Amino acid sequence: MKVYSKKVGLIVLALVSFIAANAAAKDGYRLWLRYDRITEHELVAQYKGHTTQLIIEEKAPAITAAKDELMEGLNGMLGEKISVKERGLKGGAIIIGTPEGSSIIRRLVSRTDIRLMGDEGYIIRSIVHDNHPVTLIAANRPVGVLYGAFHFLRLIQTRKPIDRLSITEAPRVQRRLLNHWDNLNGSVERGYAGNSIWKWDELPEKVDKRYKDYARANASIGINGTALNNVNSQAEILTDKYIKKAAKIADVLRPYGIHVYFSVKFSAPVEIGGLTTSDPLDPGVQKWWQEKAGEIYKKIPDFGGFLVKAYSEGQPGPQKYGRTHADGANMLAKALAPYGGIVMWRSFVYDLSIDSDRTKCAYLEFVPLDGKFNDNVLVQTKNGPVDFQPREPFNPLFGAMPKTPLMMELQITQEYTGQARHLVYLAPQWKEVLDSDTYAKGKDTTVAKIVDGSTEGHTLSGIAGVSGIGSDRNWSGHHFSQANWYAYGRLAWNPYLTSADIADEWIRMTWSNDPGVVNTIAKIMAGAWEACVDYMTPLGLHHLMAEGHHYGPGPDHVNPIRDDWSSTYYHKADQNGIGFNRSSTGTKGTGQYAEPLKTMWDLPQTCPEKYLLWFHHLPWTFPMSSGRTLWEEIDFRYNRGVDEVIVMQQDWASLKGKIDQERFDHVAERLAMQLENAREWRDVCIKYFGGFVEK
Ligand code: GCW
Repeated sequence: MKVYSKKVGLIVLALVSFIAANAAAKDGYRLWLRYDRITEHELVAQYKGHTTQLIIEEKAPAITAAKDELMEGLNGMLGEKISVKERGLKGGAIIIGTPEGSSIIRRLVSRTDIRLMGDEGYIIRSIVHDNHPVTLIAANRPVGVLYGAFHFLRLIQTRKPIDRLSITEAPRVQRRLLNHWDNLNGSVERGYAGNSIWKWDELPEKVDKRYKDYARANASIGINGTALNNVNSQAEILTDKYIKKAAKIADVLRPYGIHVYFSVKFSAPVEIGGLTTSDPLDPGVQKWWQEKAGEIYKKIPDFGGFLVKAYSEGQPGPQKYGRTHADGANMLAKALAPYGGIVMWRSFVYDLSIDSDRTKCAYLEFVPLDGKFNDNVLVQTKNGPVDFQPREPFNPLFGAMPKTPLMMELQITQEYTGQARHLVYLAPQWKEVLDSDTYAKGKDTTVAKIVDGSTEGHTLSGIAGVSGIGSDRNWSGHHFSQANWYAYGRLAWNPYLTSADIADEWIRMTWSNDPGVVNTIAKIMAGAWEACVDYMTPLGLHHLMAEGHHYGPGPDHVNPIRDDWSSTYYHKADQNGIGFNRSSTGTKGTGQYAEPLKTMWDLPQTCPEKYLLWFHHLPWTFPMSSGRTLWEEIDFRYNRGVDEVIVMQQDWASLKGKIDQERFDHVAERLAMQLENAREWRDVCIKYFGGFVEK
């Protein structure tokens, strides 16, 4: 009887853990770090041959994090506990560590390795050591070892061979940040995945377990910084109360190499400091910020710095006191400099008194300031000159401020691309911008080369992604929005990767290694962004959304207060034609680009069709390369966008039974919504624009 009940107990236990494991498998919480058991026996045997032992001689927190991750990953995927030792090599070992902390590593890495790995890079190398096959994961600093461990796991997750490795990796961009637009009350501006993951009301007493998983996910793709709060900032983030709370978050993120940053409000000295001015040239104001920096660094010694939205969309700035962006940025930079902190000063400004064409404003304000910023200031610039539209040409500031490191800001949260309801893989959008040649210093001066600092030899470089992360169980709202987070991190590390390669990794880690599944999902992802551009804003159209939610179509929208918050300001459709004339016969916006782009984009005949109506106002009968008239082409593209979503839906349907039902259903439901929305975009826009066209 006793034996029987023990058996039943064991079966129940096994069943419960099976159910638990499967529940976890299906809700998307584990992101791309799933580590499910590999079922191909031959492959398991091969991998096991190289992973029987983990040799670690040091105890730095990032190395312990690497150890934990390797154990979880390898045990999960290979189903056998790897043994951890300090020495005593047996067959198939992994040795991890730094030359400083590990005598074995010290003997095994060369000077060249040390130089190439730099601060955050690593090597992964298959060697024979003491007659044993060994995989070396080494770095100069513990965080590099952690990055290397994630890379090694990724090889197994994506079923790559691990027997002859010779990998040297180092990030191309130094500061790789997420920007949370999270408010202190728990809401998220333009967030579509629930509330903020930062539980300010519970901190500092209670530290949510989720922060650690957040750190793991980010470290796995090389993200090394996070601005915790919204750029539409509240001064309170700088109070002692919030610094203490943020310090707790920083403690969790630290072992994962992630530094905490704050978005700060320029008027903080008045709002919370009791001063009567925030003038950056006022000694009292300067002192206030210096002391504030001191307070922060006392609690968060590795604090990253400040992100600032100034004099934009109602946010205060130095202009109130007749000062420039440089005056404001430098004052903050000076306060942070003694601690190694930086300022990321945003160029997202569009004061129409400077120019009536919104796309020209930031350039006109910032280019004259080139060379006037302190060394620890980055000017953070959105990919395009308007505002994260489905497609924009690159921002003309890239290449126009050679003396200033420009930090590129991308939007991971899908504010203008269907939010968390549309499947839109954004890496192709980001790559289009990164690969754009600015010609700023002759041919092949791509945006990527400006952002990574290589064009001008800047030592400081950065990239920021507006986070789409929220409290939803699956983090991102849409399972496929996770891909944008993943792709952002990978591109921040190396902007020269291809969107297809990144998608391939992500699919294998997140969904399946079954070639049929991989190919189908890859196809869906590859075409998704262009489909979205087609059904929302084809041929260079932009800013056609309804006001406020920025979700559905609103081509007739007119804002009574600001012209440039109206859709009509951007498309300028009338009986004569459509499009914004930014050519030399219009606002001369093309003049902000270097030759040959300037001349090429200035003429409708040589302007790429994808940017046509961005730069030109053209008659409805304008002949397109397809042989269609402009109006016919617009109609064709809107319809093509809808058709593309239908194909995406069919492709997804073919995966039924090949992936877990829960995520299959979730995505299928959202694709149905996406199709409905795409049809609405098409119908509303075609009806509205068609009203101007002579039939
Ligand atoms: O994209 C627009 C958004 C605002 C945002 C602003 C910005 C944080 O609609 O919600 O504010 O840009 O980037 O500052």
